[in-house]
Amino acid sequence: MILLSPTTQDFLKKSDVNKTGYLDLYEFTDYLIEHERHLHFHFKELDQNQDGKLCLDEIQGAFKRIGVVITTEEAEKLSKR
Ligand SMILES: [Ca+2]
Repeated sequence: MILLSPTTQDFLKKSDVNKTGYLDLYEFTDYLIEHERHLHFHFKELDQNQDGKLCLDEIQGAFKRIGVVITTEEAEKLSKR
């Protein structure tokens, strides 16, 4: 028996729509599409000037809104990942 992390168990529980205990290709594909939709939504939220890129101010602003102050150098490092 393979021990799964709580995150993996949660992922399987939510994605296994027909409750077979495993994911078929369609369930996995649906998960990926939904995940990409969420990423796209959050990216658009962060990209405040809607130019399709995250500038340093947008990265720093995103952190500031959740109460984390990062330096310009830290924002530069994140933008290069
Ligand atoms: Ca931008």
